[in-house]
Amino acid sequence: MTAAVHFHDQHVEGAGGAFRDDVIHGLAAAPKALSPKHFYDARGSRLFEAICAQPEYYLTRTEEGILAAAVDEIAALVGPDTLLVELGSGASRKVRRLLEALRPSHYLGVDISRDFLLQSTRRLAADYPWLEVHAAWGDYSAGVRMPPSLAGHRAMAFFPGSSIGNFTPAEAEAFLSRLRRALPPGSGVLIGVDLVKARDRLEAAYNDAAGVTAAFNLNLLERMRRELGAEVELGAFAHRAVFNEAASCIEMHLVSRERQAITLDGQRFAFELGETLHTENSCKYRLEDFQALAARAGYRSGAVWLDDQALFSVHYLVD
Ligand code: AVJ
Repeated sequence: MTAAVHFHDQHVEGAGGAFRDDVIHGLAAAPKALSPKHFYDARGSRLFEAICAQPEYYLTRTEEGILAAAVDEIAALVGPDTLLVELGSGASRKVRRLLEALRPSHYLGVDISRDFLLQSTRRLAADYPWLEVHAAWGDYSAGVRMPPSLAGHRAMAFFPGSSIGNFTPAEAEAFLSRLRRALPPGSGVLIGVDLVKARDRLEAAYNDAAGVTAAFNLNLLERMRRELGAEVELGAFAHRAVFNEAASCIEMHLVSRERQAITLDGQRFAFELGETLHTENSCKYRLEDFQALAARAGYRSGAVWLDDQALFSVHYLVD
């Protein structure tokens, strides 16, 4: 069946969002770095789903537990007939229970992975005939843009998974403050935030024994080869994930195991032995530090829920 999804193309080609431009800039930079948004091609999105099922990766299942327990409370706080905006909707698995409890009138999924977005929003439209389903293909990190046909709807933004952790705290504050201005007054945000905890526990989550996170990280090099025709020796790089305590972030890197180079478009990008390409920050917060950050962005804390081990937090922020 063809379920009707209203599609909004917000993808910007050649405006810094393009993979090729970002790779060339990132490899030329010192230190070398690349935005984690480039993890999510079709294969990367599948690998991320597999990460979520790893025993060491507590984030997803802990957040799901928190949401399941809090969903009626959330529905009471938010009220019916809103526009639910999901940022980085991916497989749109977490949002289902929320949709059923909240009964919003409209849903907007925003994701950078076009095929994933279309597939999952079509499924939502088929499963929830009472819901008007919209899909915006684009990079929300560049700022959330409301499709004109949805402007004015009181909204609740759903930003799960601690994806906010990909921003530095300063960027996260700027992002939330822009989000607040992009949504109509009185809109809220339901956001998952991973909490600071023992180094062992944090590092294990990003170094799963099955090697799925390593494959996810190394997939960036495969994308460079497949999509950009880069010459790159996959076996010559290793996955590394360490907790930078001063920055309160898990840092992921691709570490060069030898002196070598990546060649792209006739340019040679040299790596020393041990030199890294920094591929991700995943910042971890203390509860009160995140609430203070949200307050600086103009949000007050409407409610916060934790699991019983205080591994993860879900915040309802109100304008
Ligand atoms: C989707 C950004 C929340 O930082 O934990 C998982 C991505 N990277 N394992 C995270 C990720 C490595 C994830 N976020």
